[in-house]
Amino acid sequence: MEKKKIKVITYGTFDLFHQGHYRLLQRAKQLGDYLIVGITTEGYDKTRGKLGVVDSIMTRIENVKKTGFADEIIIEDSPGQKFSDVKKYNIDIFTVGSDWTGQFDYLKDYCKVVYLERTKDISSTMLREQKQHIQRIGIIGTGRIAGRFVPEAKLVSGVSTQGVYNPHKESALKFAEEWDINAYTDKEEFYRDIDVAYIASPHETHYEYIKEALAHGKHVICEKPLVLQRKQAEEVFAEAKEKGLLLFEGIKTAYCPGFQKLLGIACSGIIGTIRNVEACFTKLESPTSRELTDRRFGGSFRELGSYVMLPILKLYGTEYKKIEFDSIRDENGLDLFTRVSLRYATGIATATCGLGVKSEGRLLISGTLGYIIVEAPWWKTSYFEVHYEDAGRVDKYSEIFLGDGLRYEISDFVALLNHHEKNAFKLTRGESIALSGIMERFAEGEQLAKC
Ligand code: C2G
Repeated sequence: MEKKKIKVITYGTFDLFHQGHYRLLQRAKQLGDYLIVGITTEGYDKTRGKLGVVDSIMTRIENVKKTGFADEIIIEDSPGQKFSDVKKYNIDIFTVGSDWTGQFDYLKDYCKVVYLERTKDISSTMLREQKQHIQRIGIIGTGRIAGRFVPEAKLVSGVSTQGVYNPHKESALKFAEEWDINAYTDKEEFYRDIDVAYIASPHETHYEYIKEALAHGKHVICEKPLVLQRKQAEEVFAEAKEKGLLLFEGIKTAYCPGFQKLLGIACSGIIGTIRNVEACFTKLESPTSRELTDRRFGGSFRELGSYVMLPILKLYGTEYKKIEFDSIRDENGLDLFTRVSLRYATGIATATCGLGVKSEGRLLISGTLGYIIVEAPWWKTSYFEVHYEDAGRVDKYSEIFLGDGLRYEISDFVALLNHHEKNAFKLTRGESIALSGIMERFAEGEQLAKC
């Protein structure tokens, strides 16, 4: 009697086809006798939040076909499809890369589920052959935000998280193990293997890491606040420009579609001339947290100030006439709650933020014809309303905000890197420089307060 054919199925976008994809398909085929490859449609990728897909589905099908591993190619077009395909095609083994470990265990009742080791090193030789489409990102730092970055970057086409650097070997190894990427404690090795540095280390270390990465010829995405002094910001942006490198401040709100839509509506004239902006963001932190114990670089404004200042700088610009800070401080002298009052030629603004005081986290933009109200979490903008003198008239807007939102800044960064988009920076160097200057003014006020 003829031995039953072992049927294997796997799925993917296979965008900008690279060594990781090739090796996955090669090993998937070796698992059985017959391999079906499901290739995602653009529509499905959009719904699952995979951004920046460059190649058309026909190109992606062609690239998979060329490997010769696929016995059959199907289209993946909906979230529940894997489940029905396993039964429809009488599948014995479902397989996918180990970056999905655990995500498809629900199929175990219907077939064997195999997670194949993700290809960590996508070699530059392979990429050179492909004209370097895939940007290899190296993370500096192993904290909370770094942990959020990895799953978000996975959903952006054109990037591969190469590894993580931390001077403390055990921290680097632990993080790398958790996220299935390479660990680096040798900086030269780290910089050799990457194209982009993502800096997610403590605030006060950003400046040195940015300079170092630029010196190694690497593009940089740096978590907010970029740096804490205006002249440092001017220096690093000048250096990046001179080297033809991209330097990006990672304030995720600036890049998310909902916030972009909000700015468009606010500036469209529908609420008239903007005369007042109020932005508030509070997040209670434990008194033992880094943010509330680091006497030199902790406190609410350094942690949340970039968010609450963003809409003000975006709507009024960077040329404020006056700026004043007032803070409620704890026994460490750290600000538990800070209010920033700004006066512009055409309007006023108030930004409040707090790690030790809870308030209504909303964004209010008041104009001569109406106002826009965005409830918390406005910094992950997904819904807002426009109100007018006529209380019966309310315009409602909504926009998708997926996951932790870092994918939007990463996708923008890659698009600018690969020159796909000619659109302007959603957060300009002028705004980042102004933010660094505001951080410096805040610290000066802090020094005075301590005297
Ligand atoms: N892959 C890999 N090594 C890489 C990159 C990707 O082994 N360096 C694997 C992925 O784990 C996946 C396949 O190659 O099994 C295709 O990767 P993508 O095109 O990025 O597809 P993905 O977004 O992971 O979607 O329904 C689709 C599936 O969920 C996979």
